[in-house]
Amino acid sequence: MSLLIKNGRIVTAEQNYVGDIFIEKEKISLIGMSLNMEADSVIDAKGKYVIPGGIDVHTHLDMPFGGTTSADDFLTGTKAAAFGGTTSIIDFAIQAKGTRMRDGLDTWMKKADGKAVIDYGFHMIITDLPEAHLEDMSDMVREGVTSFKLFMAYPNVLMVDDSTIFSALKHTAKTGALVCMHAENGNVIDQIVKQAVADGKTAPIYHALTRPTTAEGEAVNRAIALSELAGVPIYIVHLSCNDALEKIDEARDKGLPAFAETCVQYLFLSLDDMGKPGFEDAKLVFSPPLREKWNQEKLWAGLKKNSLQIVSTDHCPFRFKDQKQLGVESFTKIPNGGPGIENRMQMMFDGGVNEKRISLNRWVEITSTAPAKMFGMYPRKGTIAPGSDADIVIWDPNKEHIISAKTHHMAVDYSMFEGRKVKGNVETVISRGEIVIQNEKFLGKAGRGNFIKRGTFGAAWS
Ligand code: DUC
Ligand code: ZN
Ligand code: ZN
Repeated sequence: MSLLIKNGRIVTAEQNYVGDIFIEKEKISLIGMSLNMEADSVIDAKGKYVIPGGIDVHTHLDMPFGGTTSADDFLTGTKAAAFGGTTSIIDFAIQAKGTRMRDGLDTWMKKADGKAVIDYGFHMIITDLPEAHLEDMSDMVREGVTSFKLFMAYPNVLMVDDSTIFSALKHTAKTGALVCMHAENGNVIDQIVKQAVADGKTAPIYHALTRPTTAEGEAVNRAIALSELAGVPIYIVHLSCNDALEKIDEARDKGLPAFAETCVQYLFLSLDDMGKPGFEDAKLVFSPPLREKWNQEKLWAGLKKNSLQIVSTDHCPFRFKDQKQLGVESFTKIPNGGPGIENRMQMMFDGGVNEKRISLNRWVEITSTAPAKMFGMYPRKGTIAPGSDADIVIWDPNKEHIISAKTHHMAVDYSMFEGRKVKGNVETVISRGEIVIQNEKFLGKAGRGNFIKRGTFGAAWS
């Protein structure tokens, strides 16, 4: 099958020009002016942006967590991603305590197999790392799982101690893998939570109020120090506040390879969106939590000057009606997470490009190119170039859309951005040369997505 996209404005992280793209056998084979190749299908993209498909490097599909399982599986989650202009994700496989990483990878491979409609990779969450199993990390890298997430939060569930973190970091020096850190001081937060519960403060808002920004800043600082001691890079996931951002800036000013992502929710929502009556606030319970609103402009500034390199979603959806309700008696039982995989590109375009907070090129960079580079997929993905996978989104900058749970495709009964009007939306989505979304219809097939065997971190860029 061949496909010719004509007259579109091709936008990459560096360029912006009108041209034609010829696609054959899942790849971009030629880019030029007025191409007149014979093609099985032709799309006229005049007046539209033609961008590399979005890459969301932080999703939790079909994940057992907080006494339940995240509501989107690899079919509904990747379909929703495609509707939003995302053509690759990196999800998190979990190595359960006392088991081997390969067991975790096999489990997550089975979850995705036959379901994913776009390409997917995995990070491996490490929950314990006995000396005898250290080589599991090399095994994962050989499989194309070239990044590992460790938790400094969630004691007795996912949290690991500094010694484990240091061992994992040192091991990445051998393989070129990247450690991704959930940086919040879990032990301190645990004490604050216990005190709040003892004082009868059990409403959802106390989830946010018991996880102070200082606890995130401290953990980011410690993660950077441990990576400096190990002599390797570090990537902080879902950075939410200025206290944490300052630690990244400090490290980068010293020349350390410290990287970080923030998530859509921290850029657009704040504590001001909480404090609703009843149990409503449970919809916005995730970790790290929402912060005071003034942090948002700091995060936007961080994105602009590349202190933050990537925007992901931490998509971890739980239905309000029967999953978030697990915490109706106490915020400590609310499954942590929110839905966002479908809205990332729209929110970042409307709130970023239209609001003149970031340029068009930077929008592509933080949602696609930098994720591909950071996580060993570039230039196969994350750009529009001859030889790259034909993961392409035709984006209509003038198309208006109202975000709502009534129309979204995520398997969850609420939206974090309910009622928000955005300008700029997907017109056509192409995944490895195949049109998967057109005219708001899904044209792909369950199971067509491929596992992405990733290379290692490209330390040459920063
Ligand atoms: N934070 C969440 O809110 N959910 C899933 C895991 C995480 O780190
Ligand atoms: Zn996390
Ligand atoms: Zn997460």
